[in-house]
Amino acid sequence: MTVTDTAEKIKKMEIRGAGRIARAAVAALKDRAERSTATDLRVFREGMEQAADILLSTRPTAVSLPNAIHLVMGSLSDDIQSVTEAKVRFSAACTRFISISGEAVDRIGRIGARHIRDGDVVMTHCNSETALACLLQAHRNGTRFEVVATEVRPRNQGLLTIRTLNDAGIATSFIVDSAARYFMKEVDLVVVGADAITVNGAVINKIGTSQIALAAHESRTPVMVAAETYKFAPRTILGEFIEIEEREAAEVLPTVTAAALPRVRVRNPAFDVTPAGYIDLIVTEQGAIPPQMAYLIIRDYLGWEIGEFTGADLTGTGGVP
Ligand code: RUB
Repeated sequence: MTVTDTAEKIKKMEIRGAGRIARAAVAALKDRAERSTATDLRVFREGMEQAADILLSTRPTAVSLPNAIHLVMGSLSDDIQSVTEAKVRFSAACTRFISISGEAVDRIGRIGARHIRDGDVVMTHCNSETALACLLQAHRNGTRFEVVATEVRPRNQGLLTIRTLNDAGIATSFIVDSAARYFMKEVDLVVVGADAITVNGAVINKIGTSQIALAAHESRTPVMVAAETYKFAPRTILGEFIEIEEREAAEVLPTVTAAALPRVRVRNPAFDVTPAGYIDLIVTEQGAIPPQMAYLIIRDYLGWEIGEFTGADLTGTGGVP
């Protein structure tokens, strides 16, 4: 699929979920590189940078997108001599990312499944392929458990989740988002995915996740986050905030209804922030860690060091470090 088509589908959420967004963006960049007719290396690079910018501007919250793009664009290093060499290296980097990110989900599934026990009731929110990988693997392991899945207003991603669980043969209760605390006393474990994880271990995920984590905290129910290492946000080391996407009002209230209520402003944030204190475990493909160890993931597995933020303002005075 072309870069423009992919970007459009990401914006409209036809391609959604942090991992899928990252893989689709990388696949689109690979396609663009392979189709490029540029014969000049500088022109080729510029074309790829423009394509990367189009994809980066689609949705602001999931850091899997900039991390994945950063990773594959990094393969266009200065020592490359020709467009042909650039295409070969770039294409290989894209293929590698797509395959590694798929394997990461499987690995997280295997690790996360070990935290689900016979007889457990597990609550999940939104539609995370990584969180689902844990549930599906536990089911394949023969663990007998039930799931409580939320509806996920306004885009109803919960419907995708319950279809997958139903098809796998996992007993599932489907609830409206506002019933999460009501059912929490029956829940043994909450499992969710992540769009971004900050250096201090806060998890950004679908709106409503923090309310569920708060209810879980209150009833001492453990919260497990399933997230690939490329969902950790390196720039939060510098104090950069994760932008929370606010989507259009029409997703929440039909435009005609809203038009009849001129003094009402509809707010539609797509994500929220769950502080580290409400999270017990983050399962990555490198193993399960407490949220307080997020910095180590950024440093050791993403390979981003402060020095890599060239051009970033560390001084607070507009200077370049
Ligand atoms: C999706 C969402 C998911 C994470 C993780 O939000 O919040 O929990 O992206 O998903 P949206 P995954 O539907 O707005 O994209 O584990 O599949 O990467």
